[in-house]
Amino acid sequence: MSKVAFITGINGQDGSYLAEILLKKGYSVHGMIRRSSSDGTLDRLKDIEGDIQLYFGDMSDSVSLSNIVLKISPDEIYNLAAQSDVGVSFISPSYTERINSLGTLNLLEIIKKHKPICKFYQASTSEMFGSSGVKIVNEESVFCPVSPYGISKLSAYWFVKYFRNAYGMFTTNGILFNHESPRRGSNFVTKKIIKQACEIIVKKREKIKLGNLNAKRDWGYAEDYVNAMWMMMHHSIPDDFIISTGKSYTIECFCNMVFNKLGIKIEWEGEGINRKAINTLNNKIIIEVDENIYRPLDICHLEGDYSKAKKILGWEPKTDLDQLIDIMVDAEMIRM
Ligand code: F7E
Repeated sequence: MSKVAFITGINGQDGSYLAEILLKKGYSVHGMIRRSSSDGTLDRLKDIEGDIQLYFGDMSDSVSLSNIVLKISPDEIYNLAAQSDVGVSFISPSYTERINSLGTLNLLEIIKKHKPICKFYQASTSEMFGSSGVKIVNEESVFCPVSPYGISKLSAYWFVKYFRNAYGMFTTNGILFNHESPRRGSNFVTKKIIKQACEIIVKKREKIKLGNLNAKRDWGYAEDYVNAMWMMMHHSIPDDFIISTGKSYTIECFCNMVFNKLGIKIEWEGEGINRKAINTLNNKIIIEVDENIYRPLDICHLEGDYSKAKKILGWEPKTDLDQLIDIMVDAEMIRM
């Protein structure tokens, strides 16, 4: 009998990669999606080979969650559904809290009641560390979230630990740092820069407007990271693991790498909100700062130490930022 996996947020970047991996491993894969009037909700799933069972539901609706759990009786649940846009969380903090924190609690309560032996993976995040001032964080570092998103995810993280400690359930937190791919939404900075830079190449756009260029992030490849989720669920003891690359770069540096790959030489001038990049081929502004994109609070520097995952799970990132940019730029140019 094949194992049954239930993925919330299956139509997101990570959900779609995870579904592929689990299908290849012989799982029966089930996923929850929200009803939406916009087209393209299932775009990331349409080319996946194999049968995925989809159900309408919502993290804020316990009835829909328990109906799915009772119907499919999963062996493993991967909770990837979230309001995952940090910037949006400042505009919709209570919605973010309801989906990310209470939604996770709802699901854990349902498993405890109906199938306590089901394993549970929680998509935790580096945003929980926030602005603690620690340069390179590990699983023992203090949390100091600075966004409603980070706060909601930290609350969910503690629920996951609580169900493990109080009821002996197999619940695990994957504390993933930023992870990107051609399937990333264009609201996130890497995909936005790459998509808009490719639009400049094909003359559909003249410049890119960005927010905080000085923020440093530790970016990995989503496909590598999704493998780590499965590895955590198959370790003998439920535990919490950081998944990162251990290297961080500024947004400005990321822009340089992308334009370099596209063969455009850019030069920076000005400071703060007056900072801009000039295309040396035509002396025109190619990147400028838009104050409106700044967040009320932002994390200056996020970099993770993945040595626990390496030692205990044997996981390591396989793709560096240069290779990741190659993968994303090549995929984007095909779409142009
Ligand atoms: O921003 C700065 C922005 O939106 C990265 C999510 O997957 O990773 C992601 O959260 C940085 C921030 O990702 C723009 O201020 C500058 O400092 O790509 P992002 P994020 O907020 O780090 C974590 C681990 C998650 O868990 C989240 O779910 O880039 N930035 N200019 C910009 N960011 C955006 N989005 N757009 C800009 O124009």
